[in-house]
Amino acid sequence: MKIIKQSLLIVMSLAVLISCKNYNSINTKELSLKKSYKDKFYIGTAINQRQIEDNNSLESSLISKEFNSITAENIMKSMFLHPKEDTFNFDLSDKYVAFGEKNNMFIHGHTLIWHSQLAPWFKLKKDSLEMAVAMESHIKTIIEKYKGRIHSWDVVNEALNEDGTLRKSVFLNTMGKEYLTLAFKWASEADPNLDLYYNDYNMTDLKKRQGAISMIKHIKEQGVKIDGVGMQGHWHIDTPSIEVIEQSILDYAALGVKIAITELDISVLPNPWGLVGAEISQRFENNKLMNPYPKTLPDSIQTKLADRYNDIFKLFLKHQDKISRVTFWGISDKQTWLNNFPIKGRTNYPLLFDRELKPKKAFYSLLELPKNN
Ligand code: 9MR
Repeated sequence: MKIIKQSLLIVMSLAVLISCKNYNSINTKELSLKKSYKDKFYIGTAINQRQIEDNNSLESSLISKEFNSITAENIMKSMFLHPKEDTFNFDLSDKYVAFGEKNNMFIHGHTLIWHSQLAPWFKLKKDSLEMAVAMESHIKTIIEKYKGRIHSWDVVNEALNEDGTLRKSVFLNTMGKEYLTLAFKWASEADPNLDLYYNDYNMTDLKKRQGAISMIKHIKEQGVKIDGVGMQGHWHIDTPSIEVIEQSILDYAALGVKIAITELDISVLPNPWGLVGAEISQRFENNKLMNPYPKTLPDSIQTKLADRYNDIFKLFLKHQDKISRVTFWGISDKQTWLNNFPIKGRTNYPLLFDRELKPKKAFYSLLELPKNN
């Protein structure tokens, strides 16, 4: 009887151990994303305020173990960093930069000129001169503050419409299209050693791609420095195709700029009315059809996601000479923006770590890929 009881206890503890197999208990001591991709490109993640401020959690050790680059998901946008024309709030961005330095990371700035999450005072600028003064001081003050400590910036974010024309933002409306060239000029004057990026979503779509290409050519023709293109990877389980992503990488690389894959996450949920991209102003109704996996992700989809990540990273490795950095838009499925976009309150699974920070199949599908590619 005693022996049976003891064996039962052993079996039960083993079962508990297996079911609790979380990130920390897996023997990945020698392995991590950042080590695997060390000679290929930076592996980055976006971090939020909580992650910047909490230095001792499981989450922050996961960030420093797996990633060698960071992007601030929200705290450096103008409405937070520069809420009034005469007020900058550098408290959190100081902590963000310190976090990156403590962990010896490549630190990216996101973002200087963006129509969304925009400090309201920008909208009061009525003419070209007023806007130019505001933009120049915004760009230069922030870049100079972190000169030599932040290594690259999204100087302009999402300036294009889907058809490749320029978005009618407050910047375009007041200054005309030269605001783009000037933004890059002011950024390079503030720190000539920075890598300066144009960052946007749907950069694989043909019309938008053509728009981005002519914008970059135009900036370069003015003799102004632009170092790279950020292709936001807000992608889906089946789209865009690997071929289209590859063609886009080739097209941008032909301009002589670096390519960063930024904001990478892969939605596994239905896409309402064929919506693509990340236009935050679009919202739809939640329902069962649109939220098919409210509790867990079926194994078949978990595998499909892992395969999709695997295919995408094989392509990135093939073009490693053109790619400077690949940044995931968040750490885990728990905090991804995609739980609330474009439909509020869904359960999405777009990242490499699950809601308990356990690595998913997708994580393992990437870990050893660089060995053979
Ligand atoms: O992930 C960010 C989310 O927390 C914010 O609510 C949202 C507001 O616009 O911005 C998200 O990040 C965006 C990024 O800054 C620019 N590209 C699109 C991203 C997703 O909307």
